[in-house]
Amino acid sequence: MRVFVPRHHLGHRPELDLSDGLPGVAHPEVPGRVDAVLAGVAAAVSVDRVDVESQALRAVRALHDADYVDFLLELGASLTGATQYLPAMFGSDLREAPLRHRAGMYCREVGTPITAGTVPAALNAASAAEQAARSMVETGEDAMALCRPPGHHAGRRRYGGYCFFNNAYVAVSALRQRFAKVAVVDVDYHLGDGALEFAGEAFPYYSLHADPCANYPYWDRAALQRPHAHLTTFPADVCGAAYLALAATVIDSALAAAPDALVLSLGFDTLGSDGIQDAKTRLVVEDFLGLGRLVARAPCPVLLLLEGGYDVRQLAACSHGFVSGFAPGRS
Ligand code: Q9C
Ligand code: ZN
Repeated sequence: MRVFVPRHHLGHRPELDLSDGLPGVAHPEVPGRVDAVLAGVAAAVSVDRVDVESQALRAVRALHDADYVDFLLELGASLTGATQYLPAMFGSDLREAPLRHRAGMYCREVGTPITAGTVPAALNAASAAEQAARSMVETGEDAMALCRPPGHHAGRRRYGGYCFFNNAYVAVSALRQRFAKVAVVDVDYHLGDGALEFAGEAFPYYSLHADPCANYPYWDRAALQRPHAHLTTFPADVCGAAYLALAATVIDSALAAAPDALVLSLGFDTLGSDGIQDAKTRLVVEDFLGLGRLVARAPCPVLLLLEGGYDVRQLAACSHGFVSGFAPGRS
């Protein structure tokens, strides 16, 4: 399997995570996640690794609002060294405010610091998603992109949840060159509140997640009703068997819509030992094998995109399990 690995993610080293309102918690979205996931994949299948150096500025501009992209580029360029930028002011119209106070227009969570290397890394992650999608357009075969930073919390003009640009919908845009209907299936622990904004008839969004009102993104119940978004919540203390039964239902309903390609937003933060969870699941490493088998049912090409997953010591075992379940029987 072709695996697209962004190279500039190493320049993105967030330190401050204030998203629980508690200073001093080490940031979980660490560079080591990418190599851990890659090691697990490479132990399960033969990997054709493609290092990605490029930045998907054009694709990101086509998906996100111009003032949002311009703001991130300008703010990122203003930072030097290891400075960790977090917004201090929040409000919907801060256009006249100094640059450092404008982030509050675009952010609803203070767990996503920006450093000098962050925006180049986010554009490079989007590029890995785009390159993987182009590879699928050319070959019609499954591909994988180890996007970091992740993307599913990034909306049209909003960052947060460790995400800046919506890698999955960047991929969707590229896939639509060949595939008329593209379903996005999101199995990250969290609801992809950014992805919700991009769902459409030709690119519906299906997600299985922890209760998004009681877990990050702590969403308004009313805002969950979005066209072309099919949302399923798992119980707070879900076990592997119950989780996989729900996952089968979600995946089968996505496949029932007869997509020509599928994008899987693959988060490993459903693992019970992942520290990000507000309510603990009972999933174990072996459950990712079962999940891989369910996704392998897709009769169309599948693009695997990394989202969350923060138990770094278990990530290789999780990705190994997933790919071991997924790869057999796929060309
Ligand atoms: N104790 C992704 O998995 N902090 N983002 C939540 C809960 C934000 C996670 C704190 C979590 C964002 C892509
Ligand atoms: Zn997550």
